[in-house]
Amino acid sequence: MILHNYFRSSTSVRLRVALNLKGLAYDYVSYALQKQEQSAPDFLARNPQGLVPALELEDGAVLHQSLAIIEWLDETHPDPALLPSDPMLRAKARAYAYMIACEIHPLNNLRVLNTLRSEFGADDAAVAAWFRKWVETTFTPLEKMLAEAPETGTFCMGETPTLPDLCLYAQVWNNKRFQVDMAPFPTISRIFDACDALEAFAKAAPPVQPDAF
Ligand SMILES: N[C@@H](CCC(=O)N[C@@H](CS)C(=O)NCC(=O)O)C(=O)O
Repeated sequence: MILHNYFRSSTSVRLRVALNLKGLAYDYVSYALQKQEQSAPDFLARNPQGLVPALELEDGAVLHQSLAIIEWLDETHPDPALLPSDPMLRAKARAYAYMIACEIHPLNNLRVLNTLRSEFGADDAAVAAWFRKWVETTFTPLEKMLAEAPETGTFCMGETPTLPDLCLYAQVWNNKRFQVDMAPFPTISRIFDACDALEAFAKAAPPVQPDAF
């Protein structure tokens, strides 16, 4: 498989963790997002959305959208499972994941931050304030839910990492670039540390990727 991705992309971090947890090898192809390499014709032919990650399979098929790819991996390589087997807990795991993937990430994506700069006159400080606002808006209720839920354990859904942990881990890495104060989020911070202690997560972290600078 070929993973089309970028070291700092949090959606790519999610997928790298999933591939590592499943023990699946992949070739790493990097697209420097700030140079718009994701808009090159070769990549657009694979994913017309021009967003990473995309996963190219051995038969040439290309999957895109990180959560869809991760669920496909989970269906085709079920061990270890990335979603709980109980339907109620599955819904809860997906809900935590979507809080990050649907409520934080799209508002803080590179193209949105670039548009704030180019069309709305935002400087670096304003862009960072915007980024932190949308993290805090969702991390505040997520922290409360995780702190109070009976199934919260070492990880979001108990003692093994599942889909929301992948999203949480990737988002906290992203937060570091914008100086998000993590003090109000002790449960999220604790889960991040538990993830980072696992090789599958640590090997997916931005600083250790081949294109990191
Ligand atoms: N919902 C998509 C989002 C993918 C996405 O937006 N990826 C970012 C990197 S994290 C990207 O390619 N950004 C390029 C840009 O904003 O121009 C997913 O989960 O795969």
